[in-house]
Amino acid sequence: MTKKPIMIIGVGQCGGNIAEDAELKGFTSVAMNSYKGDLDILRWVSTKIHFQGFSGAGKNREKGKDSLKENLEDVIGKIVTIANDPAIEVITVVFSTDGGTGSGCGPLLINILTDIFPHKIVNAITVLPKFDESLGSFANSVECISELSNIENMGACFFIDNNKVRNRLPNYTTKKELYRLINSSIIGLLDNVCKASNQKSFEGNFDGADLLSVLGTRGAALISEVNTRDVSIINQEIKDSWNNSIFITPEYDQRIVNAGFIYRTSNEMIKALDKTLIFSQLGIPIEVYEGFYNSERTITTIISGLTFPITRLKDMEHVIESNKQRIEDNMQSSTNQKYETNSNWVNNLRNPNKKQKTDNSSLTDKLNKFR
Ligand SMILES: Nc1nc2c(ncn2[C@@H]2O[C@H](COP(=O)(O)OP(=O)(O)OP(=O)(O)O)[C@@H](O)[C@H]2O)c(=O)[nH]1
Ligand SMILES: [Mg+2]
Repeated sequence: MTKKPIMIIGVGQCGGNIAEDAELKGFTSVAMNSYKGDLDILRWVSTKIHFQGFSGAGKNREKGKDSLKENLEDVIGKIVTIANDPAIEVITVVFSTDGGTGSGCGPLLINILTDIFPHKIVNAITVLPKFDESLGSFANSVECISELSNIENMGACFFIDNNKVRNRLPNYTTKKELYRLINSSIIGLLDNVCKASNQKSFEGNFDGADLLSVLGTRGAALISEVNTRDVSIINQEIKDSWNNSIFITPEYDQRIVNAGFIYRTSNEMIKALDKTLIFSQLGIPIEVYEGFYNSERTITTIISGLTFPITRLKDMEHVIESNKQRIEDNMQSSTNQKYETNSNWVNNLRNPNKKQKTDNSSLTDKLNKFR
C-alpha cells in the first residue's frame, strides 16, 4: 500500500483521540499530551509523547504552552525524525480549541513546524466546542483561533463543529458516541480524498498535486459527501452537504479559493452538475480540480480558502462580553485589567504573575510571539 502523504499529530485529549482513528486508517500518527493518562488509553497510535513534568493543563492555555516549550527539543526531534520521510507531504496538527493543552500548543507547534518544514504543508484540524461548554472554553477558543489566523505560512484549517453535530443527534446520544461519530467522520473524509489522489482514472484524476494545492491554501476548509441517486436534486444536495457537514458552516461571503470534486458516480449524474448554481452563494472558486472514478455512488467535495469562522467567533465573544462582569468578579480581577477583543484578559487573570523570558535563538523568538 502506498504511504499516505498526510501525517497526523494529535495534541491534547481530543487530538489524541482523532490520531487514534487516523492510525487505524493507515495515516502516520503521533499523539502528544501534558497528561499521561490520556495517552495511556490510546491503543493504536504508534508514537506517543508525554510532556515531562506536567500532569495536564487544566484548560489553561498558558500552562499548555509551557508544557510544550519545556519539552520542545524532545518533541521536535521526534516529529522531525518521522516527518523527514519524503512520502510525508502534509503535517496536520489536530486539537480542540477550548482545552488547555491542545488549544495552547496547537498554534505554537504549527508555527514552529512551518519554519522547520518550509517545503511541506503544515495545516490544522481544530474542534470547536458545544455551546454548553464554559465561558473559559469560549475564551480559549477565541484566543486559539486568533493565534491560528496570525500564522502566515499555514495551510488549510478544518474547523469541526461539535455544537452543530450534537444538535443534529437525538438527546440520548452520549458524549462518547458524539466523539466517535465526529472523529471517524473526519478521518474517513481525509482517507477518501487521499485514496482518490492515489487512484488512476482514464477520464481525469484528482491527483496528489491537486490535493496538495487544496490543502496548502490558507483559510478555512471543509470536505463533504453526497450519495444521492436522483439527478434532479444533485446540485442542491451538494450545496446542502456543506451546511450539513461536520464542519463549521461557511460564511457565504464569496471568498473561496479552491474546490475539488471527486466523482465516484455515473456520467448521468456528472452531466447534471451545474457549477454556476452550486457556487452561487459560496462564491466562484479560483481553481476547480476534478477526479472521475466510476465506482460507488458518491460525490466528494473539498473546498479551501474560505474565511475563518468569524460568525462563530463573534457569537463566542458576545457570550464572553455579556458575562464579563461576572467573570471579573469571580476571578477577583484588579480594576485596571481591561477587555481585549481576543479576550486575552481571561488568561491574564489566570496567570497574573507570568513573566516574559528573553532568549536569542530563532526558535525562542518564535515562542515569544505566543506569550
Ligand atoms: N470531537 C471530539 N471532541 C472532543 C474529543 N475529546 C474532547 N473533545 C472536546 O474537546 C474539548 C476539550 O478539549 P481536550 O482535548 O479534552 O483538552 P486538552 O487539550 O486535553 O486540554 P487540558 O485537558 O485542559 O489539558 C471539549 O469541547 C470536548 O467536547 C473527541 O475525541 N472528539
Ligand atoms: Mg486533557
